[in-house]
Amino acid sequence: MTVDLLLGLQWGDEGKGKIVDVLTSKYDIIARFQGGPNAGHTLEFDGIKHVLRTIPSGIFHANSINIIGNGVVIDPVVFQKEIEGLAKFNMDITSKLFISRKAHLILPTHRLLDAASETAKGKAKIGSTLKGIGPTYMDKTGRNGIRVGDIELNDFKERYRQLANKHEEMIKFYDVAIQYNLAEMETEFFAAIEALKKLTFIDSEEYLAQAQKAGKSILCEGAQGSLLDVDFGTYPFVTSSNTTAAGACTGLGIAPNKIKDVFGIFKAYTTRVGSGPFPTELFDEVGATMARVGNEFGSVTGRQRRCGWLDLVALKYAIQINGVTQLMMMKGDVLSGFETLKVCTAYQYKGKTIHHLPYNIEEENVTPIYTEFKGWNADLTGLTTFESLPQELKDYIAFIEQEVEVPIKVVSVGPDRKQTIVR
Ligand code: 2SA
Ligand code: MG
Repeated sequence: MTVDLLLGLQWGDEGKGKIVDVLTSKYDIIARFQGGPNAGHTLEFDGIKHVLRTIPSGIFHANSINIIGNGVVIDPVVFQKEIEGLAKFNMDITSKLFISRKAHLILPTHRLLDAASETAKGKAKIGSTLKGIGPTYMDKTGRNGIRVGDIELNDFKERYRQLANKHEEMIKFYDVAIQYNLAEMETEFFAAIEALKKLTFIDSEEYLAQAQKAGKSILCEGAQGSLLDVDFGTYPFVTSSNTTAAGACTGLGIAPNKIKDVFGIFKAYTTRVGSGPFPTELFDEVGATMARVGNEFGSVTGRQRRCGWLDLVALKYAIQINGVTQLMMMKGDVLSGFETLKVCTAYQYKGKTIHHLPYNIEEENVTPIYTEFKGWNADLTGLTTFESLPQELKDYIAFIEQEVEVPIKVVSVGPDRKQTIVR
């Protein structure tokens, strides 16, 4: 029996979907523990590219069971489309995908509230994916939410109406111009609820406890990244869930002492989509090249991701909060061709050199201090062994390992399942 955990150490889009997909054959169960359709987990195999939103990235493996945990928020409408998108793969989804009754539902009015809140904030907006994530988690912690298990209750529609009516009042309060046809959205919502009912709802904490007793192995799959954690991220420019390791305990009901390995995924550089501080951000041709070569566009919203150098201060912080035991470095191939590479090893902050993340990392407060590396100019995408990597990249990897004191066990050199070097 093993429970391992896999999560992103930066601002999301580190390549979690790919790695879960690569690792899945080792696990009986893959379980998502937080987030919702704001996530876009991209998988590539056999020439196919597929983006998952709410469904765990183990779905493409024949023998894995996939669980959507209580910590996840589900939009039935997006979920239905996601299920329809899987139809072409000809798999029996109902036998391998189970949903926690305690997961909260994203209502159409949650999406409207997200839009209203962002519009009202104007320039100070979070850069939300507008999927209703924030308002849904607000209703969860405010003890007003509607859960998947409520669908099975006789008064589900009344509960829905009551909450939606309240939301409509709140939308008016924002006093911003957003266009919508709620009746249409509701028709779509209730049709999607019917589709959702075709899947099996479970008490996932109990299911996972029994699975552990039966000796099954479980991989907990995180979404977004550690710096978007509602407690430890760059607040308020964060998402509304705990994206860090503790989120797996609360989002699945798995006890902390059951978790063995914590796999931390990071990109060889840094990206961020949405607003908020990003000390190593590049506004020049180098950043633009990273975005272009790395195809850095949001897989949910299509927004171009901001790009910058690797930030070891932030990475160390994420490793510490999560108790990372193994690192996986993604997209090293994107750095090929740069003459010089930079890695941030400290910040200049209020006249001092510091090695931790201060309370406020707004650009004007924090200036990154860089160590420079010689680049390499080789196509890595066909390489299959660690030994064959360019020496400069090996030096880059060795430096990171030495700084963060955790081994890099996997180096990804391309988007495909096969382009993964395991040490
Ligand atoms: P939200 O929608 O309320 O969770 O947004 C709050 C902030 O969290 C960021 N966020 C993300 N950042 C990176 N990747 C995410 N998923 C998509 C992807 C994003 C996309 O895989 O590319 O397509 O744009 C994700 N989800 C949320 C968001 O940008 C806000 O800064
Ligand atoms: Mg993504």
